[in-house]
Amino acid sequence: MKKALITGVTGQDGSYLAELLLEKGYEVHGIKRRASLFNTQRVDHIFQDVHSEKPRFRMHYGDLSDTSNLTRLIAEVRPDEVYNLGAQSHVAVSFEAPEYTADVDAIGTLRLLEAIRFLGLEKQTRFYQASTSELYGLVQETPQTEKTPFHPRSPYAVAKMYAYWITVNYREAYGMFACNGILFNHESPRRGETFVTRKITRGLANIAQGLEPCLFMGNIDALRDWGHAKDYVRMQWMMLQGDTPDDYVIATGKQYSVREFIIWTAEELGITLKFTGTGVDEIATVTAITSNKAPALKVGDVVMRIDPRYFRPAEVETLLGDPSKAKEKLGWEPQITAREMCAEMVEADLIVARRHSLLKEHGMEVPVSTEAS
Ligand code: NDP
Ligand code: GDR
Repeated sequence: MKKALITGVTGQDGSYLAELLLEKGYEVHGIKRRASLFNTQRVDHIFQDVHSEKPRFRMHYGDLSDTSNLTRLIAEVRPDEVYNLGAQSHVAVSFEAPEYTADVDAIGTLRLLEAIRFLGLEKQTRFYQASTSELYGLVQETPQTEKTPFHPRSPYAVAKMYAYWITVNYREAYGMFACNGILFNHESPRRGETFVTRKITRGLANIAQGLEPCLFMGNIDALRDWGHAKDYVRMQWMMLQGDTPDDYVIATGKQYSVREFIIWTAEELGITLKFTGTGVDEIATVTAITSNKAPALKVGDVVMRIDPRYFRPAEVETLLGDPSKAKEKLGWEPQITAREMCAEMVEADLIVARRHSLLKEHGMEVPVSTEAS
């Protein structure tokens, strides 16, 4: 039975990857951080009681900032594959916590690679690094391929650039089977609530049910190549099954604006929107309602405004990936379109919003946080 160790197992990708590896018969070990409240909601459904006989899914406390902890865990588990998905993964937050982001996202990757080498597992343990399209930042060519030069635009992207190159370096220096997946944005109903797609689907579902007054957004002209996390974790696994280690762009090859994603979400809720004004004065107003999914709204309501608080000190305006290499060499192709993914996310967020709306109707407190980034 193959053994995998996943950092970031409690995150969006970690949870889907754990499911996939368990389906494939792996023994899966995940690293979770100690938190004052439960933070394992995304993997609770696959958690097996540690007291049951030989559980195939195990979680260990750990942190990418803790060298001795990581080294001990790798020594104990002796994994065939390590997936380094753990990170302070929010670009805007990285401007507020640049040093922490560098420690976890850059040096954390080095700590893992060094632990594997120090334990003499460098010819045995395969390594996947969660690299990112944010490396392209101020883009030098479109679409972006594995050969497009990098120009990172945030402390997050700069930290991930170190992680990218240290992964390449351990491959070249020590012959490790180490791969970078240069993943473009990927989303799902499990996406963190402060990333733009989930902020929109959750926010508009709440507004439709009368739980929030309005969505406050940053740069809605930003263009992204959005895929579904389920498709992308499949490729993370495929990269480590190849004959030779390599780096791959994982993307859909299609690009949309944040504004288009807002329009799609509204359409899924049976709402037609009209955008008026420019810059920080742009607003989105309801012009028609064609379903019963938005009982709290009426024509003329303003559901989106711009708040400069969500602008970033340096923005990545446009990203569009070319996944040809992944298709040609590994036979990978995305199966879920961005629009289908949006529909799935809206449906999931609407179920929760309706539940909260019912609670509110019966005079109960509704746990809706509108804090976002
Ligand atoms: P999430 O933010 O959903 O998950 C991040 C995970 O990292 C969580 O499990 C989090 O734990 C964990 N983590 C955070 N800090 C630490 C730390 N100090 N030590 C150990 N673990 C830590 O991210 P995604 O699942 O979306 O992304 C997975 C990886 O892929 C990340 O590295 C991200 O940067 C990268 N990436 C993501 C893309 C995307 O579009 N989703 C695109 C390209 C790259 P906790 O639950 O406790 O917060
Ligand atoms: P990104 O994702 O920065 O690309 O990083 P995010 O969803 O946060 O932003 C995408 C684009 O939308 C614009 N935007 C807003 N973003 C947020 N979060 N909140 C807003 O209110 C808002 N308004 C507009 C942003 O400015 C940006 O242009 C994600 C993360 O998953 C990284 O870990 C990963 O490496 C990259 O994707 C690829």
